[in-house]
Amino acid sequence: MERTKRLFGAFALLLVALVFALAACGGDDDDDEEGAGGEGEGYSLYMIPKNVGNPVFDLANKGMQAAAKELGDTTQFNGPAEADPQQQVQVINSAVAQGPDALIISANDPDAILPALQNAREKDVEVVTFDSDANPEGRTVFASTPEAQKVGETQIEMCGSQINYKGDIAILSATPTATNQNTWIKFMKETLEQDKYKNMKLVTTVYGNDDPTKSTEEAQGLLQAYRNLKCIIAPTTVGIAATARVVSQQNACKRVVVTGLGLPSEMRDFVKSGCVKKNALWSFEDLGYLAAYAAHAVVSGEVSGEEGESFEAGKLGAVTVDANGAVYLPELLVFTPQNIDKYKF
Ligand code: RAM
Repeated sequence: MERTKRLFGAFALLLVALVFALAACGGDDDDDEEGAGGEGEGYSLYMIPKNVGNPVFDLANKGMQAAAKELGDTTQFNGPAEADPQQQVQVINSAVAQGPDALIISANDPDAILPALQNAREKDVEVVTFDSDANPEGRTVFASTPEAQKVGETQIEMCGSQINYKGDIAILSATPTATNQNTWIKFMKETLEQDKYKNMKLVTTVYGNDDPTKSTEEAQGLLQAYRNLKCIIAPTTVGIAATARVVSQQNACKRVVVTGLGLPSEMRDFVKSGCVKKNALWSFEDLGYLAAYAAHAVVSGEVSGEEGESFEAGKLGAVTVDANGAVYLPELLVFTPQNIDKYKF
């Protein structure tokens, strides 16, 4: 009897051990599926756009969410009402107070937000920028739009090729402190110095602040102030949509070329009516996706922003950090009446 009892006890112990071992295996599987640290809970990613209400950032949010789903991470999205550096600092500070693992931010001013980003990093919140970079001291990796030089050159060429490379041109930008627009404008100015473009004259640069009303007023102002204007380049989706509307309302499409960076969904009607013949952009969904993968790699410690480091960015494949701590979206898309229907974003 005693022997039977002992045997039964040993068997029961074995059974309990087996159940625990199986449960532990199950746990590992979950971790693998989610692919994230933090005991399978994933990382918390917090995206801060330049401002809310701009559809390109909603697309970036969608891309971040898709990446987060693959990685087992969680996401939040919140930004200032206006593309304003001080408002953005407030959003950064309240995001940091919630203690996310990483911020993913498009900067309204590279320097004005630097102290807030440094404070975030001191509190163990990693910082990755996307779209519009901050001062590199404030972030680990920058998930960039296609190479800035190419974005600048392409816009000058889209304008020049429609005006026989001759005449007055103007730029209608976003905010005066936007890192991305200012970098593209720098490359546009350098491109204009090439012999091919020597008969094109940049008469002014104005700022619509990525606000539809202000952009509309600035576009109207340009048409009024510069009677010989041949082309307006708007390196902002908000600016180009407002400019195209103003130029077509004033029946000036034949006289003034509108080009720059535009969302197909907002530009389709102007492109199809022939008012805007060429404009360019990239997938903002892919940009948000890339930025989320970059943030995940930084939080996990896989990437520290050093040149030559690589990480897998899901469907985008392996990407490598360059000397500026940046990774790039490769594809700059140029939309024309012939191809615009292919693009659904
Ligand atoms: C606007 C914003 C954004 C820029 C695009 C092209 O939506 O300024 O930062 O990347 O235009």
